[in-house]
Amino acid sequence: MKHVFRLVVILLVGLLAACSAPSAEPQTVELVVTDPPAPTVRVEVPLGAEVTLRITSAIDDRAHLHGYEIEQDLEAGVPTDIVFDATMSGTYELESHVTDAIWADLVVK
Ligand SMILES: [Cu+2]
Repeated sequence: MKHVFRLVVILLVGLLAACSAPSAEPQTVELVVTDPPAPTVRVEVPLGAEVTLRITSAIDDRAHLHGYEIEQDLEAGVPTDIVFDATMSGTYELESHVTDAIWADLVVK
């Protein structure tokens, strides 16, 4: 009987640990790029989250998320999503490859 009780306790501890484990919620970051571009903004997202960068640019443009090495064409006025898993911590520039403006510093931590 004692053995059965111990087993139950161990299972409960396991469940509690699973519940309290950090799990990052998906994040959506909306960015409106003006012409000329505004100063660089700082955006923080939690490590491990699925991130959607929704970018609307005033001009036809091309976005480059450094580090993650994602490039995406943007059509003027059309919200465009860049979706990725934020699996690397650090600070990454989101840059225009048309105007060379740094739209955002994406901080993953
Ligand atoms: Cu670049």
